[in-house]
Amino acid sequence: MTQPLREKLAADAHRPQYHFLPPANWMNDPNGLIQWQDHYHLFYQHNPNNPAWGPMHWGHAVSQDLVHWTDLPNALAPTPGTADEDGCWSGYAVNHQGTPTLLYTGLRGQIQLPCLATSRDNLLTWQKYAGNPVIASPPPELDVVGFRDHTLWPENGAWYQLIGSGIRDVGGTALLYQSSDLKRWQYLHPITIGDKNETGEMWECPDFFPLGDKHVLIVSPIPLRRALYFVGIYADHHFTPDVHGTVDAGGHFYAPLTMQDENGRRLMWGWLWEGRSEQAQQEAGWAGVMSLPRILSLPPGGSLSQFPVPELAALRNHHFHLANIDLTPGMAPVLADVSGDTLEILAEFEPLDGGVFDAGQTFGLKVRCSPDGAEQTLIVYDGQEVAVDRQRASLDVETHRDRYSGPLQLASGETLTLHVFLDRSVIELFANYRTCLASRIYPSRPDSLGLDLFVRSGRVRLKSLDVWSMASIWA
Ligand code: DQQ
Repeated sequence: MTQPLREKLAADAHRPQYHFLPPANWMNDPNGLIQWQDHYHLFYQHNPNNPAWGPMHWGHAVSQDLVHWTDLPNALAPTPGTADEDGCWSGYAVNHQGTPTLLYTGLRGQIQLPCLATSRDNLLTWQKYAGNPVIASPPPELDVVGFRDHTLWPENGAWYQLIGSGIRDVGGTALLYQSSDLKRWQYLHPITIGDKNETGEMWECPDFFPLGDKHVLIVSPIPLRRALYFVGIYADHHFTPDVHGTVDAGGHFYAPLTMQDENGRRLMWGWLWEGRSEQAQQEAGWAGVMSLPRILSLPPGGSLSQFPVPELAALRNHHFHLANIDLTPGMAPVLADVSGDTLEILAEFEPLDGGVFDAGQTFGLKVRCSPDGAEQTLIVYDGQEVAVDRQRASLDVETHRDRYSGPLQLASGETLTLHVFLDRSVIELFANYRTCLASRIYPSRPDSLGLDLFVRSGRVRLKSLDVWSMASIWA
């Protein structure tokens, strides 16, 4: 049923081919990620009637391999006269005594309250709990900014949930509740409270889970518009963070959510929002892309590592390989034979003397280059930071044309790995798997397909380069 919609939009030169997105119209946050009978279920915030944010439904897709997805009917839609009559906002999915159960935020007017739904047919259709909302109001003793979005976990025979919130003039928080049946909830306390000047006044989409020997809290703070993670100790139902950082520094990755799969992997998806005008989104008929699934880990030192799932290798087609080349400023193009807009690129660079890259040594990759260079997007490392520079990404002045960067310090002898997934208007960059930047680009020229390496100063060795063209997941 959704196939004709997908086919109608397939010719759009900006529409990703191997990132998940709905058949048409609007998508934002990932919701309710769960593995059920060998299938990964991906729910998402969806306006099925317009490529613009609007009355929220839960879209639904399913996959056995985390790569190819099948659309299923929308899981949730607003019900007039109830707590979710104006929208079914973000939430979480769990297996409660064998019953698939969703906890989501119902919106009625301005009021945001938690609601439940369960399924009796393997997650295909959902019945809302007649007693919704399951919590009548935010804790009366708190002056909260927002009360929405949920994460759940079982602990010592009880369910615990966090609700995203903020304490006015103080900072973002996530409020901890406890229940035995997911219907009756007891409020405990804020699990931690941030400083509004540093980490925002309201935390959307909290997620909380053990990783390594620590716990990680991920939130999407208003007004920061980028997801943050905190690493710390969870004890006595309080979380004490000792490290925090940006989940993805590319300026387009928001409202991430995680799940643990049956292999014990902590998988995360985020919403990649558009970088073009609302009018362009209307004309395109779609808006919003899901990131690739990323595996999280926590090496010693406490900063979050992220890896694309290895299952994506199933999409690799033609392969190009190059090794051991010294790169110098002004050199002739080395990648004249490689081009494309749906590529996986894995490049490893090393300093020539085997130590560290010189300060100010600037080098990297160019993607989506027109033959005359008028359009090109740079992925740049300068010894301190890695950046996606889209100042010349498109001749279309209505698209985002700026530069985002994240810090990346390399240890002596450490090589630089740039692992890039280019999928038409999407770039996902994993730099040494600890500084990630997701970006959106909209080249206007059909011949902006070139690829190259560049060095602005000094000499750098390209240890190896692999480029694969990537197959569509919708074929
Ligand atoms: N998106 C949802 C909210 C959430 C926000 C509404 C984050 O539940 O706070 O579409 O993008």
